[in-house]
Amino acid sequence: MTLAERTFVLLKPDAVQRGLVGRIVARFEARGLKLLGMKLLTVPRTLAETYYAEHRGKAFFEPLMAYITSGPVVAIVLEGEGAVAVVRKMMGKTNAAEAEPGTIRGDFALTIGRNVIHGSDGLESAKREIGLFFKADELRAYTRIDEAWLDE
Ligand code: DAT
Ligand code: MG
Repeated sequence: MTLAERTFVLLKPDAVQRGLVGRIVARFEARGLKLLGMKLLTVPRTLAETYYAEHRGKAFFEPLMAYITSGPVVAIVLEGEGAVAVVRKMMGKTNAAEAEPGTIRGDFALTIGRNVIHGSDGLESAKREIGLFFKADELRAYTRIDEAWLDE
């Protein structure tokens, strides 16, 4: 039986502007990760600061704030076995210049400052980030018809 894990993904403003949303979401769906929540929003500065609190004071913090609040983003909650680590692997390295081909950053991005996607780096941050972007009643629990074929 599957031990389902939840993770948070943010498709950043460059993903929306460059028309990459569908192709990225398709990869998660095809992998077998279940969409529990998804919405388009523009991140207010206050939320951006809370979300990236761990980076406050760093040299790239202000450029990061400007980037993430610059236009609409797509916030997503995914569920599946090992979802946190699976999504991190699918994303590739933070610096897209070093990300392996076949990963999302390795296929769709070139730099660390416009790296298209965020994914939670652990179960605790997933919980925190889901709570920042979604109310409980905005997430849907349901059975996907292919679930029996994704687990043994
Ligand atoms: P990740 O997004 O892979 O979890 P992170 O949490 O360390 O990486 O950093 C969050 C974002 O901040 C990252 O996606 C891009 C930006 N960033 C991180 N380190 C940076 C750096 N050294 N220079 C510029 N931007 C950076
Ligand atoms: Mg991170």
